[in-house]
Amino acid sequence: MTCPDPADLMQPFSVDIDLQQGLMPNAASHLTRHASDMRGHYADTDALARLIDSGDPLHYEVFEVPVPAQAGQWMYCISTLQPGRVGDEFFMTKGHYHTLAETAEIYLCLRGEGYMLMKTAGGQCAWQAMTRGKMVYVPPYWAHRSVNTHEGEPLVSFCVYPGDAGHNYGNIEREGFPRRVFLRGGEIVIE
Ligand code: PAN
Ligand code: ZN
Repeated sequence: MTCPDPADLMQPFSVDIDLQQGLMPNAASHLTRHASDMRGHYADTDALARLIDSGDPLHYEVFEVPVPAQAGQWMYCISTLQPGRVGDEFFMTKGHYHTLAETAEIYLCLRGEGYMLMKTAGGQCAWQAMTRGKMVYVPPYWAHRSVNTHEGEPLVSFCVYPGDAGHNYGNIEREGFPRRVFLRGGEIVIE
């Protein structure tokens, strides 16, 4: 192994994570998605329009300290998804494949309750429950979207994935997911 010139080496660093609140106080990047960013993703478009008109509430946030988008690096973030519903459908993230579809991801749930919905371009669909302490492994080639099914708490996850993975949202905007998560008659149903 040859070590690069010291001047070319990235230096070790650390960040603080508020595990309970689901935020990184000193994050270099803080992405927010509101109801109006979610057009086209929910089954009930009228309910989404009403939600946008009634104040366009926050859906989710992603806090990260970006690392170089290169193979060999680990990109990581805190993803915090608010509770709520659009009509009967629970709040969820947009969902994506990775641009390098062969890259996996780990989600460690820190707080809340929900599901990770996953699908492949070949038509497979799967989901895993998310609760505090559950680690969900999203294998290569699986698109992934998280869903918050708790009535009052955010769904907070620590996510880590290869630095060069990238995000491909366009395919999900066209394909959608074959399953959705609803509250029906007081029960959580995936249909
Ligand atoms: C996560 C997601 C985060 C937000 O960090 O990016 O939960 O979801 P969307 O990206 O689908 O809006 C991840 O899976 N990164 O690869
Ligand atoms: Zn991902």
